[in-house]
Amino acid sequence: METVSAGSDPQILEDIQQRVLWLATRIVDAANHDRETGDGVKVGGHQASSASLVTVMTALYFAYLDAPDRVSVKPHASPVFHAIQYLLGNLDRSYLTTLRAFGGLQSYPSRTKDPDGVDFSTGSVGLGAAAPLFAAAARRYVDAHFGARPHSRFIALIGDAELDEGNIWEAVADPATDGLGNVMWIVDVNRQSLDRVVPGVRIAQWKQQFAGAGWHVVEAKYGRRLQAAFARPSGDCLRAWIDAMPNEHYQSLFGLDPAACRERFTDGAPDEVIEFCAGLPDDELARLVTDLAGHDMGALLDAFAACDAEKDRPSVLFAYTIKGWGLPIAGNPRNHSALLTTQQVDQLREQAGLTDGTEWDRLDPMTPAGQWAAARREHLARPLPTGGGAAIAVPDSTGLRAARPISTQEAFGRILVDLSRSESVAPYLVTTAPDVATSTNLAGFINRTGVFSPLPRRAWSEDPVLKWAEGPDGQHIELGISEMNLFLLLGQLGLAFDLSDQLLLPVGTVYDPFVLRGLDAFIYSVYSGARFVVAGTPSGVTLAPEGGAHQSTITASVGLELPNVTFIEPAYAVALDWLLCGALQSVATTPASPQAASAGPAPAGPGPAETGSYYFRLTTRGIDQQPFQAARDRLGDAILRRQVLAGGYRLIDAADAAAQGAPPVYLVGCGAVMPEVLAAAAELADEGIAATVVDVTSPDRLYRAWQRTLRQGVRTATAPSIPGALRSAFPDRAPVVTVHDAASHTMSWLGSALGVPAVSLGVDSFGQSGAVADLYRAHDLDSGSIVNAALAALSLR
Ligand SMILES: Cc1ncc(C[n+]2csc(CCOP(=O)(O)OP(=O)(O)O)c2C)c(N)n1
Ligand SMILES: [Mg+2]
Repeated sequence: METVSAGSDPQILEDIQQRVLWLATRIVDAANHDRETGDGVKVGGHQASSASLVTVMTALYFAYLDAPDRVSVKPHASPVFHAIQYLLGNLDRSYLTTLRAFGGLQSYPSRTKDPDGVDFSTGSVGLGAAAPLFAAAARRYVDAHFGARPHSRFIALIGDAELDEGNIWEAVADPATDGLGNVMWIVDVNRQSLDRVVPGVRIAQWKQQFAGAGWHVVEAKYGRRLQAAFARPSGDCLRAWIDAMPNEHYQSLFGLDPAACRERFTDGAPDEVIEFCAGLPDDELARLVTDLAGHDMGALLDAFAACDAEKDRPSVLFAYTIKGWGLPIAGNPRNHSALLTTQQVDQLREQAGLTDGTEWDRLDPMTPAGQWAAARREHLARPLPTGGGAAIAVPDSTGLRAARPISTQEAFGRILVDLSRSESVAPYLVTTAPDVATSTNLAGFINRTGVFSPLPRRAWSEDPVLKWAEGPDGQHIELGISEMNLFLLLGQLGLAFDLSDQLLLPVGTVYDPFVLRGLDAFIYSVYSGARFVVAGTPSGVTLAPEGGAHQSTITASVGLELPNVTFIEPAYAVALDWLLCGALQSVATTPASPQAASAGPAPAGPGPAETGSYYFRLTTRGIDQQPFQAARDRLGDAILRRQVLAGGYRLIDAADAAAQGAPPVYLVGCGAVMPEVLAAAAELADEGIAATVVDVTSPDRLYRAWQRTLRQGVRTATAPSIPGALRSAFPDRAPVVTVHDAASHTMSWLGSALGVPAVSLGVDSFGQSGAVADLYRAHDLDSGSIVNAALAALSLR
């Protein structure tokens, strides 16, 4: 058989893109018209947004990409991606009729749920677009520390209206993304958003913004026909007229008959343009003025090559396209969610030379297009990962000692320093922070490991305390003040096991209130299956003097509720040591596949059974460590550590007093409030009440354990039991008071879990400046309020 090449025969890519357009359109059509859902809810899908990228994606997958390249596909082009994977032989035919069905192809590309090798999840516009930039930053780090991986290009396919999202510009502006020559963003310039034709001409401004940030900017704007017309005498006036035309005017040309198109195009045009157009028949003119390079395979491949040639900076390619290209809804301002009618689909099938019997076929292997697809399948096959770093041995603890009062934030810094001395762990640790590294106690780690920079940098001022040495060996990646960037970078460092064949132990820090500032990127990263540790610190009203704008309240709830995240808030330094080491042990356990990373609800429990990320909520309030030492002496490290990891343990056990008839109550504290809880327990003991203090180290693990047994009961129609983790912390039935420097709701479920009356104290209004005692008093977290709450709980029995 003769060898085929897309280069020697342009018809090959043309045939392939026609089939891609057909399949992408039909995949959405089948989801809406062939399947009975029975609930009357519209299924939906995006035929126009998909059509817009058919040429670009055909050019990429069938004439440009190499196996190590990674691509982020704009959410609404997922049908195009799946059509291409199907034609490449990477997706079973049975999936084509399952778009948006349970267990089928996801509406938007998903790393963890789609079956055909999605590189980056997308959906929340802007985030998936920026992800490859951070993946390239992560790769640059991996190459510098562990040796160069096979060269990858990191590509994002982005909707033009997606550029409105602020996180795009935060990513572009950050010095951590400077100079990444292996990045190419392709903007699908169809001039339409969801609601409308985007007014005016935005692109000139965007080009300047990218160029100002040091990016290489390319356009694929005019198709070959237009370029030829511009080259004719007085053709320049045509170009000037099109360039100056607002989006609304240009877009209104679509869907008109050729005569009306001429009239609209020349409406308000200078005489020379009208004259130029007069020399062309109506239908030729209509074809000419809508000839955009985003649907010109040759022009696109030239533009990709121009981006490749730029080795020292990222490239952005503005590809001018038509939303709904090749479909009857092309260019229609209302086409975002429009679906072709069954008749229109029938017509398209016929145009594609297919029948009901052949409509789902792959390209005929006897045709040049079919042979080329087979060749590309081979070309794009990825080698198996080598599992770099898969055997990182994280110890159970660093042996941290804390004799004097210490805060969890300070202990966190010391634990990291200690781990940076461990030969088996240190090479894999990488920290990052959005301009809060020193104020979140990463300075000790940075002093030992340095700050990452692709090239060595001269330090202009010597700081006797902080050695901010920058170079390729550095293990801290400093970001500008962008919490979005923090979580996007953590996400990509946390996916390096898959995207860069190197397992890392990423640790980020952020002021806890600003976790919410990066929350969508946090969700994005853990939804994608990334594995990392983040510390929100300082947190709560315990950050008393800083006032309401810097005090976090709802973050604990967020941490508890986020899937794929284990939320941890220890009070004591040694507990943090055990928990942090356990979290890193878990992160060091590479999931077998991206799908495995977030398969189903994670089982409750410590360490390796969890497959997601870790969120530690810490504080700067130093507290006396003696009570923890006493519990250690009482229980021994083995039992105490197990309970600390499981989510809670009895810090003070009043079982003896209860046995002698004192009314029992549980005081349940989480985090920095422990001294007040202990003081309240002592006051209650004086009044003859048996107050057992439970230190909850992870409301999340306890909640999950409870939910797991409940769900088990629900699913099997059996009476649920109280899970072991709760039973060992709460062996008896007694009223509970929960105390947390966070929204009271975070632990209020404990009453239901234990089947007892509960009073939940927490912070349910904004804070203000003051001393810790002032703020605790204002929010009923002082020992007197806790005593009163215990009496109230007892009265509710
Ligand atoms: C963060 C976020 N906000 C809103 C949406 C809803 N949404 C989906 S697509 C879209 C418009 C996208 O326009 P564009 O990026 O130009 O894509 P096109 O469909 O034109 O290719 C909007 C607002 C979303 N998916 N994510
Ligand atoms: Mg658009």
